[in-house]
Amino acid sequence: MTAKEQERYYQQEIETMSPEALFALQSERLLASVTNCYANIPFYKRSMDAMGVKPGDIGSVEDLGKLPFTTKQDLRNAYPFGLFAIDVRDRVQRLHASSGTTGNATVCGYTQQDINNWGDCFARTIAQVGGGSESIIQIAYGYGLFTGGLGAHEGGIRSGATILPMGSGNTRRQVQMMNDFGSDILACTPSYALLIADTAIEMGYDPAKDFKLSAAILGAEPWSQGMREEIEDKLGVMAVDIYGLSEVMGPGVSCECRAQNGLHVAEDHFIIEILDPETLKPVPDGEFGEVVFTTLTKECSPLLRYQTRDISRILPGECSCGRTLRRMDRISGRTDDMLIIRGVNVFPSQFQQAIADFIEVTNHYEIILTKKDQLDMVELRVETVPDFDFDEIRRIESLQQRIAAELKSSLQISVKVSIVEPKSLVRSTGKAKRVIDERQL
Ligand code: DLL
Repeated sequence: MTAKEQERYYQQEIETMSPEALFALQSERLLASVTNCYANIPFYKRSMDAMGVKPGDIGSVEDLGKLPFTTKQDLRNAYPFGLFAIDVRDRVQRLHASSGTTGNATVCGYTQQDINNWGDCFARTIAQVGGGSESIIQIAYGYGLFTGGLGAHEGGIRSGATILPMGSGNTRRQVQMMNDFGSDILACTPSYALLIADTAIEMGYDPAKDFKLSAAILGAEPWSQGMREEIEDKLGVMAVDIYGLSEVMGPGVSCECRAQNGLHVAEDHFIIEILDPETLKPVPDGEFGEVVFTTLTKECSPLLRYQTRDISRILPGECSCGRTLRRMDRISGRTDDMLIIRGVNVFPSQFQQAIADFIEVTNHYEIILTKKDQLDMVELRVETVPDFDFDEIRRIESLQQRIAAELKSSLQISVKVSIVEPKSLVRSTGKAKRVIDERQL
């Protein structure tokens, strides 16, 4: 049997569609979605009128550039239901909201059809890791307004899997049930997967040997190849990356397959554009830029050219899995979580990459930014591996110096490195908070 034949699909006819058929499908759906926006959302009627464009001007995907952009601020300004195409008391089945650290939350509504499509997107991911109706999926994403828990839940329903709806937290109980119930697939954030793994080890298990778990579907925050290897090793699973955002749908906008080389975008539901963040013009495949999505099938909360602020690129070429849906690279940062340290633009993920090769330390780290005499000061606190010898001061100092030198050469900034004991940094059951920026205080 070839690799392609072994591959499990949830909707094979879509996932392996020819580029021509996909273009036709996207074009037809784009026109319908733009018509919905124009007819039912005054914000879009206004912005399209201001640009002199009518739904009838959208003949195909190639006309995408004629359409207006949408930003998170537009969603905030429309709080709570101003960008809904359907009255909230009509066919809207559910509301989700993404909290911002500043300003109003962004609220999105879902009809039953929207929820079914979402479940289908997530169910593809379950199939991609070899799961299906015979699997038990343990969902340890938070349930609630956050889309992680219920998005994975819908995927579980559509794929016919047995759902273990744990939610996040209660880690020892997670481990217990994972063991007792024989969960096959774990869905949670990568940082929480590591905490679950470490807790299991602490409880005396060897998860890689003792548990039935074979795959982990992890996302909602940036993570590195090093972190993937650690999770795969400790849990004995294949760990795939899943991407999404509440405004666009939730988890499942794109997801890795078994090739673990880029995330296939659900292009039958979303058009992806990679744009230069300055000029907002498309960049060629393979080049990094801001990810922008247009929804094609959403009934309640359709979006035209939504600027995600996430940075990624389209990976050129075909995937060995046989899927034709294009792949985006893992998220390499955000246009707005970019840190400016002494004038240097830095993404937190660059710290992660810089420490990846040091076998003495783990992926648990924090970046603390402060000011001294008007100058930005950076401290990186990073936990060691469990058997690191803290009694040997010289070893600690040398490690600190070597990591600082690596950071200096790769990031061009001076960083104070503090090596801390295992488990001394706060653990997260959701998205890990890596940056503590005290400069404004
Ligand atoms: O995090 C949806 C989600 C839930 C995705 C579970 C995957 C799994 P929000 O809370 O709206 O939605 O946050 C969206 O999180 O713009 C990215 O910056 C980041 N993000 C999401 N997935 C990934 C990922 C959910 N796989 C924001 N890698 C997005 C890196 C991610 N960043």
